Amino acid sequence: MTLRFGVVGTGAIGREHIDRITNKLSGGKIVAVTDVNQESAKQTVEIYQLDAVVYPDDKALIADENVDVVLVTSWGPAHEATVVAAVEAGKYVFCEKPLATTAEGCMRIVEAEMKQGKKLVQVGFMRRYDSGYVQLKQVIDNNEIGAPLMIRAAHRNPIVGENYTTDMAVTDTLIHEIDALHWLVNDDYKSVQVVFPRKTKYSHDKLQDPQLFTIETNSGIVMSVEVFVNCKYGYDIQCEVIGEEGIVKLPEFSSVVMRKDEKLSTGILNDWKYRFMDAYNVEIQDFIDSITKKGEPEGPTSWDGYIAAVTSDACVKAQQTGEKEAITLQERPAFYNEKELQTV
Ligand code: NAD
Ligand code: NAI
Ligand code: ISE
Repeated sequence: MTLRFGVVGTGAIGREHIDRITNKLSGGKIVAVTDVNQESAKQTVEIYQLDAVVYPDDKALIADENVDVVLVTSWGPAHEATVVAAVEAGKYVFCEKPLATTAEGCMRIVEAEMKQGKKLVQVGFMRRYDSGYVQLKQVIDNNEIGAPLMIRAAHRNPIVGENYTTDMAVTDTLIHEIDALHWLVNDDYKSVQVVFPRKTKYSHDKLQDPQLFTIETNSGIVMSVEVFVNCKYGYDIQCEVIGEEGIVKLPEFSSVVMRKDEKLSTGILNDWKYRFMDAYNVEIQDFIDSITKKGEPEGPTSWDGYIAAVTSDACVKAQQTGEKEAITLQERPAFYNEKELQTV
């Protein structure tokens, strides 16, 4: 069986996912695309030589009976409307983060999905499929470092554009740690506080950069997470978990070690595309395989999207108030309790 994908949003990551589904993975095929920039949608069909219909908008694409799965890779603010419409039409959805830009928006998706009576949606939190994070989780779950006490993490991008603002350090960037860190330690968040250190000269008026988030969980684990999106030197993701019996750290991205000119050096990547390439491949292959073999996706759910949105709202509030802000989730519906997320 081949799953037929319709893609909404043919920008950077939309094209990356189209390329992997068409040329690298098995069991999926792109049959339809759309983008508010219709030229971009048409170009994408040409570049990847797709046998796909170009639709004027997401509604027309969702209505195509040849589309089994809607792949949502448009801008974050457009996600909710597309996901709700696709779920109401009974289609499977793979939605890039954020699921929706507000907790209320995520809840509307959760309600639409529960009404359909089966899981249809997976959110693009690919770190759960990254082999480094999977190894960290195994160590923690096997109790090899005892109870986790603290986490030190950093999310660094080399540079961002003028349209990237202070709140996006949370909604666009920290959102990956928000999803991955509570999943790593099997805990829920309780509060967050933000500190703005001295601002880098490489930032602009509307962006405070870097930022330091202190997030506490219900069991008292304290996580210190740096977001620094004009760090200049590369794309760098760090995570160290300090436990009662030992410490475990995310491996560095593998790169050759060079001895030259009296220096010992290894490369650092400069783009998320390369750092998480394997994770994206595993993530989408798992999405295809779960639906094909078990009838529903088994990755991060709409409820995970909701948890991330509630936490993200509290982080943005903490940016504005400078105070410790509470993170309060609604009770998890039994619908989302059935199975543990399967990873690699
Ligand atoms: P992008 O700006 O390159 O592409 C977005 C595309 O969506 C554009 O072509 C735009 O014209 C189109 N679009 C916007 N609104 C639309 C709508 N209503 N209908 C149809 N098309 C629409 O952005 P990007 O970097 O590809 O990011 C897209 C999404 O992917 C974002 O949600 C982003 O957070 C996410 N993303 C995730 C990762 C990750 O690591 N998981 C990495 C990059 C981007
Ligand atoms: P992008 O700006 O390159 O592409 C977005 C595309 O969506 C554009 O072509 C735009 O025209 C189109 N678009 C926007 N609204 C639309 C709508 N309503 N209908 C149809 N098309 C629409 O952005 P990028 O970097 O590809 O990001 C897209 C999404 O992917 C974002 O949600 C982003 O957060 C997420 N993302 C996730 C990453 C990850 O690591 N998981 C990495 C990069 C992006
Ligand atoms: C981008 O949208 C991503 O999701 C990347 O993983 C992240 O590193 C980057 O900061 C975001 O802009």
